[in-house]
Formats: sequence, structure tokens, C-alpha cells
Amino acid sequence: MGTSGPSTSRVVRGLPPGQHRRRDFPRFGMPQLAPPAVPDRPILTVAGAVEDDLHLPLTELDRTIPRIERVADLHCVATWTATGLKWSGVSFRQFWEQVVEPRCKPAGAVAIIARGADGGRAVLDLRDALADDVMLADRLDGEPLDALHGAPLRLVSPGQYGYKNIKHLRTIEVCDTFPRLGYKGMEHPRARVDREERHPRFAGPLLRLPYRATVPLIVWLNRRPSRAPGS
Ligand SMILES: Nc1nc2c(c(=O)[nH]1)N[C@H]1C(S)=C(S)[C@@H](COP(=O)(O)O)O[C@H]1N2
Ligand SMILES: [Mo]
Repeated sequence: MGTSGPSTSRVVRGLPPGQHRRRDFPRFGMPQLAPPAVPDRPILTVAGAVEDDLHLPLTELDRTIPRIERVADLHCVATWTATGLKWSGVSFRQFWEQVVEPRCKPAGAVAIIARGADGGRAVLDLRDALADDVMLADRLDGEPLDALHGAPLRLVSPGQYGYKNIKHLRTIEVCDTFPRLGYKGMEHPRARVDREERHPRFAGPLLRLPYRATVPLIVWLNRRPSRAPGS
């Protein structure tokens, strides 16, 4: 048995395999994609394999479904994790069941494509999108989402790598066949963090070091003044 008594033992919630904690929460992602300006009346569009498209003003998002708050970690595929982020918004599953299904009548949906106003895009298997903890979030740590982290709305899917957590969410495209994956061939269809599904072809552990090596450059590129909101 270990020698540590109650005075030295403490409960530390483990991080998923290959992740390490970052104390700050940098803007991260495709450096060529600047944060887009937020329109006066932002709208979320649901389109694709549906009978009726939906153009929902974000002010109506929490009118039909309850606002929830969840604390979650964000796990970037490049191995850093930001912990204890307090998101506020609505449950994606409630949005799907109480808004999308009745109003759009999706037929045979197997996946969605989340599209950000900056051109960012991710494919989510519907099974992952409908997990308990997936949210459409418009607030972070008690404040409206800022341009750095996805204003006015972002997808939050803590069980999947950061690259599925699309910022500046503008369109949800419903797909009745599994769509083409993106991120230059680096997007895994599921990207589940607990299974280390970092990449569609290479085993997750092999990519820890090479991905981690890119982090300082990507953080720096995302900080450039030309990345100011809307530029
Ligand atoms: N629209 C959009 N969403 C995006 C990205 C992006 O470039 N554009 N990058 C993704 C990646 S790789 C990560 S790790 C997270 C980072 O979120 P943050 O910038 O709030 O830290 O956003 C994800 N969502
Ligand atoms: Mo990422």
C-alpha cells in the first residue's frame, strides 16, 4: 500500500490520454481564419437534409428550451487541455429534439456539419452530437462569448477534440449520408478524446509529440494583430 495518509492524498481528476493542462485558454485553430465580426442580429441556420430550413435568431434560442450551465474541459488535439470552463447555453440534444425535429423534419440524419462564420467546419456523427454534454454555448465564465472563443455561439462537445467544437457557429447542415471530412485530411470522423482518436489514419499516441511541437507557433499565429475581430 502507499504511504500517503489522508493529509497528503488529494483527488486529482485525470486528464485523457496524452493531454496536459494549460493554465491559460488561448485562441487556437486554423490561423488563417480570423474571428469574424458578429452581426447585430445573429442567426443560426439549420439546413441540408431537412424538409424545412430554419433561420433562428439567437435571441430565441433559450426561449423554447431551458438555459443550462455546464463546467467542462476543452481538449485540443495538439495535446493541451483548458480545464474548468463554465459554459452557458442550451443542450444540443434538446435543441435537436425540441426545435430541429419538429420544425425542420430531418429525414435519415446520420451526421451534421457545423459551419462557423470564419469558414471553420467540422463533421459530427449524430451519435456524438446527441451526447448528454454537447451544448450550443453563447456564454463563457459568466460573460457573453468573446470574439476569441467563438462569438456569438459555439458548439461545445467535451468528449471530442477541440476541432469539433466549432466557434462562430452559423450553420448546422444535416446530412443523410456521412459527409467528406475536412481539416486537410486530419479530421477523424469521431475524434473521441477518451479513445485518443486524433487522426483518421495514425494512432493517437504517435501524434502527441509532433502535434505538441506545433502549439507555440499556432498560438502565436492566432495572436497576430491581423487576427483582430472582423479583420
Ligand atoms: N470556427 C472555428 N472553430 C474552431 C476552430 C477554427 O479554426 N475555426 N479551431 C478548432 C480548434 S482546433 C480548437 S482546439 C478550438 C480552440 O478553441 P479556442 O480558440 O476557444 O481556444 O476551436 C475549434 N473550433
Ligand atoms: Mo485543436
